Amino acid sequence: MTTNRTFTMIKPDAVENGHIGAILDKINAGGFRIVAMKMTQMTQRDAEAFYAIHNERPFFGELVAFMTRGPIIAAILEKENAVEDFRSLIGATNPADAADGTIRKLYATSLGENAVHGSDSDENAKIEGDFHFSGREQF
Ligand code: FUP
Repeated sequence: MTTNRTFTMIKPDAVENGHIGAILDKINAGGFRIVAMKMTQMTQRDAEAFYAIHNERPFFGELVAFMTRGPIIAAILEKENAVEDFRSLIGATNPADAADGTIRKLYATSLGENAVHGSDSDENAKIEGDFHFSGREQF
């Protein structure tokens, strides 16, 4: 398993608000190589499975409704120290707490609609990348 990859989604709010290009520019400027990328829309079953770790949380229903309401961009990114560096690039989960210049500070709407996902560990980066790009051996 490679340890220099992470997985991201540009979430429905950022797609709706026209921020795909600006966010990809930030990803490129941050030194990440895009290894795989697609536009897709998650089904309810997809979102419930992807966020299963949160299924007991009070915001779970809203999270699933949000993540399924429109298209997303899913991508696998490569860079040294990818997971940690990408978390720095996107900023805190709540955009109100995110550092200036981070993707969430610039483009997120709210805590619940926070523009981008970034994996929180190498293990989850692999699981999440496989979730969206399963069977794509070249990646
Ligand atoms: P992150 O790792 O920064 O994406 O954040 P989490 O895994 O803690 O949360 C996943 C998603 O759940 C967030 F992107 C937004 C949503 N969420 C809420 O809507 N409310 C909360 O209190 C926490 C998370």
